[in-house]
Amino acid sequence: MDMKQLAEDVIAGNRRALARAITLVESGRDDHRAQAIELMDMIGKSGRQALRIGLSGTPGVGKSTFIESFGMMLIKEGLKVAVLAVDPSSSRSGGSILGDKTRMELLSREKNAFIRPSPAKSELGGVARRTREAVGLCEAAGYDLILIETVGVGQSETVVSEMSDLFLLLLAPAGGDELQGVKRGIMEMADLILVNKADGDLKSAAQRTCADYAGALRLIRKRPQDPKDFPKAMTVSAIEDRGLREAWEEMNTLTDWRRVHGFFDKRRSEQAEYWFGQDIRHGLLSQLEKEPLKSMIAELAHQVAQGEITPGHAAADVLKALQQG
Ligand SMILES: Nc1nc2c(ncn2[C@@H]2O[C@H](COP(=O)(O)OP(=O)(O)O)[C@@H](O)[C@H]2O)c(=O)[nH]1
Ligand SMILES: [Mg+2]
Repeated sequence: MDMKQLAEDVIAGNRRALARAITLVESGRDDHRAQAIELMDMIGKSGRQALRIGLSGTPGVGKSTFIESFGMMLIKEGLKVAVLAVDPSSSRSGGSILGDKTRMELLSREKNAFIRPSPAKSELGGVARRTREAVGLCEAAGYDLILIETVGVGQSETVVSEMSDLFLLLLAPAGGDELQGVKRGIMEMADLILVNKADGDLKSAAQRTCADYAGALRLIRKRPQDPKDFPKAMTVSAIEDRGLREAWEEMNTLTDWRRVHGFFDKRRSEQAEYWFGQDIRHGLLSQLEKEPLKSMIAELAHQVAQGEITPGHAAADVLKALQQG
């Protein structure tokens, strides 16, 4: 494959080239990885910048419905929208979170929308790296907005927030004291909390939930990257298309403020450093799963279990072999 040609086609906005490029960065093969690195070098020169929005929420809160309505609204404004996902569970559950394209029926038919399910069969670190590169590819391909969806499982919110400019937390109306259900760490990541399903019978519950979260947000330590009144909680109805425009306005207000005050670029620099560190760790760990270290480790593990060698000594031997390459 000619990487220069592929990069040019991606930057020209060719969807099939974009899909092929994403497949390449998702590949676990060593020769593909070398090509992907070459491709990403060229892609970075497009100079384009999209707004990257992370979206998290537990299954059933309405993420897919929200993406459909919100995405369609943006498309009608003339924007190009890409939707990606980080779903480390997709290999286990068999279906990706974006498998339900039926909930994004309109969006998936739009020529200015690009929807890509989560890469399958990998641990979170691997999925994350590939999605981060897919974000870069979509950006170079001229998408104005990239939505990165994730379900609330363990570390995946952190990973998505490390590749996003804005992080949205989608919640459902709660009865009573469900507030504790959202981990503090995740609340602290959110730039905007959207309480969905503020319609019909659920409307007043949604408003109460929203007020509760607004109160909780005020108790969270002030972050330097926020202007006054942020982070915010708002109600929306993805089904009835309510509050989406207001939410979009808030996102723009926040983004503009961060750009003017240097926080937007600062965050992207920090994220680049973060992924540099992650890729080194990931690369080192994957060495341990390859020969000759893999067999060496299996053999030493056996000896450790038998009490023939101490764990510390065995580990030192492995690290020495790693260094000697
Ligand atoms: N009443 C109401 N129901 C909604 C809304 N958004 C989503 N739903 C419903 O919630 C369920 C889960 O929605 P879905 O988008 O698949 O959630 P996801 O699992 O987070 O992607 C579906 O039955 C939707 O029709 C909304 O704004 N109002
Ligand atoms: Mg969904």
